[in-house]
Amino acid sequence: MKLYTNAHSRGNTLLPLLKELDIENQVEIIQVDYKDLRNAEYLALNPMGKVPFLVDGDSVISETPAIFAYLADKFIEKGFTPALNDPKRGEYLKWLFFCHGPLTEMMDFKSLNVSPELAAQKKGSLSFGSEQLVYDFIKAGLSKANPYLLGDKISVADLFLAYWLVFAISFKIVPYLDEFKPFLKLIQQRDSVKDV
Ligand SMILES: N[C@@H](CCC(=O)N[C@@H](CS)C(=O)NCC(=O)O)C(=O)O
Repeated sequence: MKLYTNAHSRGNTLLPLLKELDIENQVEIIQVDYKDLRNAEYLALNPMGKVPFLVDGDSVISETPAIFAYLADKFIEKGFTPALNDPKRGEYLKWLFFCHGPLTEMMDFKSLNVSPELAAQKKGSLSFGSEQLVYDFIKAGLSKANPYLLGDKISVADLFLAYWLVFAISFKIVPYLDEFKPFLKLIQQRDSVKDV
């Protein structure tokens, strides 16, 4: 497999995942300059002109949490995804899609510095509703985490939520709320993130 990424991109969230799955030696990392992303060679692989994306044989998988889910499924024996018939599967998917949908859309929206009045006016048509609703959703999920989102078994939904929040907090897009701390510390203590 080949992972196309950039050292300053969200592709960095995939590096600890490779360690968690113990597949670093199965994935060649290809660093791509942002200025080259619109070259025909890369556009043929990912017409979005963005990184990260993973190439596995004839398949090209873009969209960061899709790569998390794909690798967790491909290496299901590593135990980072609930099986298809596991009743936790629905909540697992909910968290991955929440991260890629409302949470990421809220982050993008915030970086545009839209006025709070306009944001409030458009709340009903924004998929994330409001910044507060996104935080309330995360806080409610984390208040039930035991210690992971799905209970006592970790999944890539925990990893992606934690890595993505840390990424957003480091760029001051999301505040480091007290309610996030125990969960983020739990994930940050893992060996996979210590030297990334
Ligand atoms: N929806 C994509 C977004 C990917 C994305 O925005 N990548 C940025 C880096 S974090 C990028 O490639 N930027 C370079 C550019 O657009 O020129 C995902 O979740 O993976």
